[in-house]
Amino acid sequence: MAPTPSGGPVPGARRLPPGQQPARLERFGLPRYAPRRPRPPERPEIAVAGAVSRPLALPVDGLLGTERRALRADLHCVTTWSALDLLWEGVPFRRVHAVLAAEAGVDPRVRWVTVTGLDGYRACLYLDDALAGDVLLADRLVGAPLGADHGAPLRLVAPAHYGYMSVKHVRAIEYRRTYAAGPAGWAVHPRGRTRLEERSRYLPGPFWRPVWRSLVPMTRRAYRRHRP
Ligand SMILES: Nc1nc2c(c(=O)[nH]1)N[C@H]1C(S)=C(S)[C@@H](COP(=O)(O)O)O[C@H]1N2
Ligand SMILES: [Mo]
Repeated sequence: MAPTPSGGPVPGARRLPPGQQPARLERFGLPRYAPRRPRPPERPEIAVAGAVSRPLALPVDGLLGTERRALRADLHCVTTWSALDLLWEGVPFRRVHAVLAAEAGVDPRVRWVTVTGLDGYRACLYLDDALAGDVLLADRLVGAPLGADHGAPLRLVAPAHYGYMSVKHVRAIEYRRTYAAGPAGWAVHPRGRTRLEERSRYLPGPFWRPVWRSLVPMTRRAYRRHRP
């Protein structure tokens, strides 16, 4: 960590989780999703299924009016870059879950929730993690509606977890009793908590830093090639 003139740590770097470096926010993800830039449907809905007694489709419009909150948070990609101080606005996931628990009849034995995007990407979150107060379904970023780059019409924001949990373009929620790995497979960690450096299910977090970091330039090129 570079020292400041006063000898202290660089502001902002101080609170980064282990192994992370500050970077600018850019559209990012698994390289295979770079060409898929989903266009939000006119009337977006979230399909709710899995271990529920009444599967249903939730219109996104109706969802976003109530109990909105703003959240200042960093986005930590497992490849070691972190975009700092993003201002998200949306609805806490736990509010939405409370509605669904009643309307869809979520099985009390549910422990995991898989969130899927319009591009087919998905992540499986530990339900207790998803119900933390700082997990949002966000429709605005830095004072503007979420654009196609960062997850329109709606994305999950789970600040205590690696970016791979913050699914963009949310189109479905599936409640589950067991973990089901997403497209990143067993390369990611079922919890993915940045504080504990849970980068992968296998081997300690620090082992993965140089591995993932070496893939950043190639991945950035793939995503930049598909800018509109
Ligand atoms: N739908 C969808 N969500 C996704 C991804 C993706 O490829 N598709 N990539 C994830 C990863 S690995 C990261 S680091 C963040 C990047 O968010 P950004 O594109 O807003 O920078 O989105 C996450 N959510
Ligand atoms: Mo990531």
